[in-house]
Formats: sequence, C-alpha cells, structure tokens
Amino acid sequence: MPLDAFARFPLLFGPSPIHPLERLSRHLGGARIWAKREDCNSGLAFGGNKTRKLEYLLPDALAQGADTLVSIGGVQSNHTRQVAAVAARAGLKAVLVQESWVDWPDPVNDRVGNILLSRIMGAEVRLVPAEFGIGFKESWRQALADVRAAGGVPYPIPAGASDHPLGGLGFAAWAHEVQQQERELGVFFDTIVVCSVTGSTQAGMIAGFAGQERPRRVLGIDASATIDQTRAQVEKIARNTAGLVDLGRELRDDEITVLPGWAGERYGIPVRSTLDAIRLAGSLEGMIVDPVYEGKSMAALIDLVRDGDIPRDSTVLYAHLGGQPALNAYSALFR
Ligand code: 5PA
Repeated sequence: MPLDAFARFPLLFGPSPIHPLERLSRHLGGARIWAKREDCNSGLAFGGNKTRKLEYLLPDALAQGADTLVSIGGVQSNHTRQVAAVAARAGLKAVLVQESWVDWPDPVNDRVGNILLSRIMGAEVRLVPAEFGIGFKESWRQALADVRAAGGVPYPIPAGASDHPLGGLGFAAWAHEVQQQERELGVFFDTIVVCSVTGSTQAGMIAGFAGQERPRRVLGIDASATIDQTRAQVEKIARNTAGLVDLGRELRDDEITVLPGWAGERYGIPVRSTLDAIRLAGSLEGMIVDPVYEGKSMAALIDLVRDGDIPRDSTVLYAHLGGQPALNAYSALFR
C-alpha cells in the first residue's frame, strides 16, 4: 500500500532541518554540500535516525498490546537510547540488551553518553558480553522470554530497528520529505551520503527515492568493516521496503551502492580519517559528528569530494543521523 497509508506515531518536530555547509564546501573547493539533521529531528533524548524509523514500529507495538519494547545494541548504542526515549514518550517500558560490541578501553564507557541517558529514562539496561553482530542474538531472545515470564507483552525491535518488516518505512518517508524541501528551497540533491551499519536507513532512502522521477545517487558508507554483510542487508531491506510501498518495479542492482574504505578495521573504533573529519566538521561548521558512525561517513564525503568522485558541480546532501552522545566515551582521543 502507499506509504502514507501506513500507521505512523508522530515523534518528530516535523521535517528535519536542511542547511548548507558553506565553509566546508569552500574548504574542499567544490561541490555544494548541505546537511539534513536527524540529530535535531525531535525533542526525544537528542533524536537520531532511529526515532524516525520508530514512528512506524510504534503503532504496530501498540496494536499488538505490547507493554515493553525490547531491543539490542552495543554499550553506546544510539538506537537503544532512542528506544528508551520512545518507550517513555508512549508510556511503555523498555528492556535494552547492551552488548560489548566494541572493545573500547574508556573507563566510563558503560556509564556516560547513551547508556546514561537510557538509565535516566527508566529503561532496564542489561550489560551482556558478546561480539558485534546485527543478526538476532541469544541475549535478545532471552530478554524477550524474561518479559513474557514476568507476565509482560514484549515488542521485539531488532538491532537498529532494521531487520523488521516496517524498518525501512521511516527513511522511505525521509526521501519524500527531501523532495518536498527541495521544492521549497529550489535545489536538487543529486548525491546523498549516508552511513550504513544495520542498513534500514539507506535501504529506506533507496526505496523512497526509487519512486521519484529524477534519479540520484545514494552512497552508503560502511561503518562496520563488514562490507558484504552491510550490502546484503541494505539490499534485502530496500527490496522489501520497495515492495511494501508498492514501488511497482524491482530495484536495479545499480541503485544499491555501499562503499567500503572508511570503517577502519572494526566497528566502533575510529581511525585517522574519522578523527580528521570530526575536527574538520567541528572547526569549520560547528557541526558535531561522532567517532562510530557519522565521523566515518563525513570522512568519506570529504575524500569523495576532494578526489572528484563527487564532481565539483554536484549538490550533495549529507544525512546527519545523530549519534553525538557516544562522544562522551571517547574523550581520551581529544585531550
Ligand atoms: C547508526 C546506527 P543503520 O543502522 O540504519 O544503517 O544506521 C547507521 C547509523 N548513524 C548511522 C548513527 C548515528 C547511528 O546510530 N546505530 C546502531 C545503534 O545501535 O546505535 C544501530 C547500530
């Protein structure tokens, strides 16, 4: 059915802001670079891309009579923090499995930033030792079973709200929002740069843009150094979402682009280009990006523009997906 026929629980302020990054554009000597800001899309605990996805999952949870949202991520997961915020907003409980996805030595990693915010919002936070993985985990199944055993009705939300039938809808709607804002601003973004890990952000965008007349490039930037897995997940969710919103045609392979090269060796560990990108965006624009996700996609944007892979006459939209609270666990890098 068409996208606007799906139930949506409004959680955002409205369309997220779009603005030009003039000093960064000038510094790189070309391409007109703009940002669309999911980090200030709502009043819910600093927002982010998951808040937008959850607008479409929450009505399903409520329709099923759920009383507890159950989800999973790393210790500094932005996603689980947004699940906690959305649960609070909807009057539900939240159980969050926080796995040790990142072997990061910061002594307050499990106390500050995202996890601190989740605790403030009343979520039950479970610290579980386990490696990075975006699939369905045993710890998550256990949390669901525990909620049921205690007489609750859990609503399962997978990592990043991605591998869920409705996971791509939020960013399919983002694509329509962009088109609307383009009309108002009198611009056309021929290239979108977006960070990909669990995949439904980029996948939703691809499905949404595919229904528009004017083609554009959606460049996904792998941030977990698992390029084949990231690409497979983006492809699966993009095709599922395209079907769900009645795109009326199959997505072509050339509509699905995920680029390796900026993740470094591991999920959650910034590399030199990440730190340079964080400093550049901060010092030129006052725009803060994080060391796990947005710093990596910003590093990609900088290189792609500098090397001319994104041409000088291009108009680029950098999807800022949030994530700044995790910076609190990375203070040693900026002393
Ligand atoms: C995340 C994800 P997708 O997972 O939809 O591909 O989005 C990647 C992404 N930017 C990009 C930020 C700030 C993000 O938080 N975060 C996850 C989390 O647990 O926080 C799902 C991994």
